[in-house]
Amino acid sequence: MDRSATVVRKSEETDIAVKIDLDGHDNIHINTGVPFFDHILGHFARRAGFDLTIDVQCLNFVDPHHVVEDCGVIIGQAIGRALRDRREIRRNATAFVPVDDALVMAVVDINGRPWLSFDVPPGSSDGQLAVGYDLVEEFLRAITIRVNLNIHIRLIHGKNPHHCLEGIMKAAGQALGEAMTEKRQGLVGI
Ligand SMILES: [Mn+2]
Repeated sequence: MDRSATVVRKSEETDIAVKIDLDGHDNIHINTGVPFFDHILGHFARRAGFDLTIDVQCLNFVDPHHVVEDCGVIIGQAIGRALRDRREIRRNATAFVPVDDALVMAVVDINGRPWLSFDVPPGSSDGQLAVGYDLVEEFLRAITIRVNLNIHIRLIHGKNPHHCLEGIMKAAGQALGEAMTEKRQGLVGI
């Protein structure tokens, strides 16, 4: 079954075109205009096993906030469409992902009830990164609402903000991809 979707969305700030295939082959082309977000979004898609092409035209660049939030909305819409009736998927998955000093847990249930629980330890700092914890939280919240699912994120430990944010996106992607895997995939012949 084809599980791909294309979505185009224009707002006052951005004009975004997204193409996604949930059963990907490492075809990832990301250009959001925010280099660090390109970097962690690439990790998210790769861990999920998605093919993802996203091109963002900034019509009125205010700050990375609009770009990241709008990307979450449109990628969430595309995933929702690509999932079709979502009956034959595993639905639940948990991922623990280390990135050097950082360790992140992500738990996903595709249950038709949007909820994001996003917990990073108090005092976690974003350093000088253009995209911090608040924006990654906004991105994942948009995914939970548009795809209608439940994600819990725990930053178990980690000091380097780049590693922590990368770990969050990798863990979220890995758990999402596994939860969206078709039930019988890998069981043929057993
Ligand atoms: Mn990195």
